Amino acid sequence: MKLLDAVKAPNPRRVRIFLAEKGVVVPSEMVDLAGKEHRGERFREINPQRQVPVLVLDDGTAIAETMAICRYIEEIHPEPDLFGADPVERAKVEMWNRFVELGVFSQVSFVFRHGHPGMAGFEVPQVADWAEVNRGRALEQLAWLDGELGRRAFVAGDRFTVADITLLVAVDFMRAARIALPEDLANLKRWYAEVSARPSAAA
Ligand SMILES: N[C@@H](CCC(=O)N[C@@H](CS)C(=O)NCC(=O)O)C(=O)O
Repeated sequence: MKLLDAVKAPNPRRVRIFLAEKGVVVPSEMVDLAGKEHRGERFREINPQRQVPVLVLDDGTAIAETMAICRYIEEIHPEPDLFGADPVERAKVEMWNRFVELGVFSQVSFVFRHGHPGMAGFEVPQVADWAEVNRGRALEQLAWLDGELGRRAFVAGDRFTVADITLLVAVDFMRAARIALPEDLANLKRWYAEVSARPSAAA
């Protein structure tokens, strides 16, 4: 099994953190995104969406999409569970992960992809207004999550789950997208300090 990974790319980092939380080591192969290695024919056969991460199993099966990869890893290494332990917890983790993925992570990605000059060759057309719209949406959602994190320790409940990984990587990705984390989000900052201190955050 190997992980097709890329330096500084946020989605592969979500998988690396997930693996680190499980204590599972999977060899990585770095894909040169800047050199557009993933836009070539060889990579298209592995993932027609031409994106990383991709988990390639020993029999050649290629699993793309961060959440599909994490779910596969959860199936083969169930402990510690990061998707929830029972039907209600699993539903809540799914709900919160989707809130974060669709409400913050995607928005930060749009700000980066449509606002950063270095992404002009990847996002065609690059639409500056779309970056600005999403900057506002990401900040709105973060303010809302700040309130939620005033009521519990972690995103989906009282313990660390995959939803925390998604939010941690989104918040770290804000630096590349040039979005400042507002000073007054005290609960979010408390949560961020805690999850960043976990050894997995170094992945
Ligand atoms: N929905 C995909 C998104 C993957 C994705 O956006 N990967 C980025 C790196 S973080 C990528 O490969 N970008 C290449 C490109 O845009 O050309 C997932 O969850 O894995």
